Amino acid sequence: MAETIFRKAKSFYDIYERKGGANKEVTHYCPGCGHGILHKLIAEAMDDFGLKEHTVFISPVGCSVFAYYYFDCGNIQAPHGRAPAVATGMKRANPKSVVISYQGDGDLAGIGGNEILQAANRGERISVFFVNNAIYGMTGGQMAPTTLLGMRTTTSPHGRKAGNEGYPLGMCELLSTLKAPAYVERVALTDAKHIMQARKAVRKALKAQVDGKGFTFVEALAACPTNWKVPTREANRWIVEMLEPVFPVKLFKDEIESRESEALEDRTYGPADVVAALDLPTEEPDIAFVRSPQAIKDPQIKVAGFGGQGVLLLGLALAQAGMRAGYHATWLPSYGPEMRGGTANCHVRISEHRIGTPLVHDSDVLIAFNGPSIDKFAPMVKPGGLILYDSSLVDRTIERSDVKAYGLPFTEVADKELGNGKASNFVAMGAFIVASRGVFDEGVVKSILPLVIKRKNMIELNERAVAAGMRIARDALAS
Ligand SMILES: Cc1ncc(C[n+]2csc(CCOP(=O)(O)OP(=O)(O)O)c2C)c(N)n1
Ligand code: SF4
Ligand SMILES: [Mg+2]
Repeated sequence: MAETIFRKAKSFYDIYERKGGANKEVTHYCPGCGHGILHKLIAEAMDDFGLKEHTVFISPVGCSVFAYYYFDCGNIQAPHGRAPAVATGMKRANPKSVVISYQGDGDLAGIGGNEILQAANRGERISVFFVNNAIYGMTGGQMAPTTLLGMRTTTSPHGRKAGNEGYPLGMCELLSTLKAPAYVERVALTDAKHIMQARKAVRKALKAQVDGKGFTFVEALAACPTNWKVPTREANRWIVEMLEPVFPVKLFKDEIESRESEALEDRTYGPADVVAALDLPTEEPDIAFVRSPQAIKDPQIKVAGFGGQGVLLLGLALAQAGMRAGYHATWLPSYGPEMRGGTANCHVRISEHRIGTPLVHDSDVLIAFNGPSIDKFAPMVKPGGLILYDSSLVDRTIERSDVKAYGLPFTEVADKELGNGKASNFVAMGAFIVASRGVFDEGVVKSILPLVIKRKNMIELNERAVAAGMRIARDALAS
């Protein structure tokens, strides 16, 4: 009996190990889905041009979110239409790499509409493959910017109406009006003839990138029989009869030949380059720090107060000191509109063990600089935990008897003793050293101050603040 042998591109993994479910040799796409066809065309082009080893494939949100299950190359997943921004960073950092931004219509034209517009307008030297199936496939068929007029989706149950939801958005039409893009083409993943055209377009886009010719964009009209609720065998006809009249298959712009080839520099980076780029000290000071057996174990810390009180900086300093003392450490700032005047907080974890998440929910330690922070976070301190709060500003009493709470005048000490109220955060740092029974010591904190204090003339002030904080904490703990 004759045997049919399908060749799988080498740029695909042989077995899709990362994919869930039993069958690791097939993709998760529905029968008849356009994503699989476009994946194949891209993988084959990567094989034929020898690109696998230096391609970075950026997948979106949408059904193709899991493209990294399949492509055996560098993979990054950048949700919510941000793939062109991530691609920009990747390509600029390593111009010689081939960077692919692969996106659906919800992701590219809807959620991240501005990202693609700006990347195209900058002429980033990336290749964007845009799968237009006129619907949000992954989430069960909501209306996309490319949904056709009259088309029923879960969010346009009576059919899209121009007066209500606007007109189907032509991304090729839009992007080809820009000066920067070198190549913009729309293809259709329907019959053999059109798939061969799509194959050509994919190759052209990738080749142009390899040759340093600028931004390339290929839109592929693709079937989503599942959410169109069209039988698979009719889906291609649906593309031809319904999609193509609105989204004509054609070459919108091709300036590849006339563009100058830009030399693509080959760059690689090691840890030393990162240190140099961040302007960090190359050698760590020799710290004679010995961990205290009495110290709070693996503290999860929340620092909270008004924006502008140095709350986030204190959190960063705690994490840096933790690292310098040889622990694992994380710092998660909570930015918001509150940065100036409202409340700000950050999560810090310091641990002898690797840290699974930087989030702190119930904390071992709360360092609070205002009343609202006490109201919000004191109830979340674990029984047996520690609360240090600025008694100069907090007019609350801590009602809990199952935690140790110390009200210390951080701001008053900074203001009156050091002549600068802004140093209250490092007064609190001193108090933490003492009240945590030596998670790290003063020497460790001194050594990280140059890393976290930008103005060098403020370092000495903050050293004195740490010493003052230690003093007032010792007095409070002794009484
Ligand atoms: C901010 C945000 N909004 C919505 C979602 C839900 N979501 C997941 S995929 C997706 C869009 C998928 O549509 P499309 O980009 O067209 O991809 P397809 O599945 O059709 O290939 C959305 C809205 C989300 N994850 N995050
Ligand atoms: S839901 Fe649609 S886009 Fe998603 S895998 Fe199925 S056919 Fe493809
Ligand atoms: Mg879609």
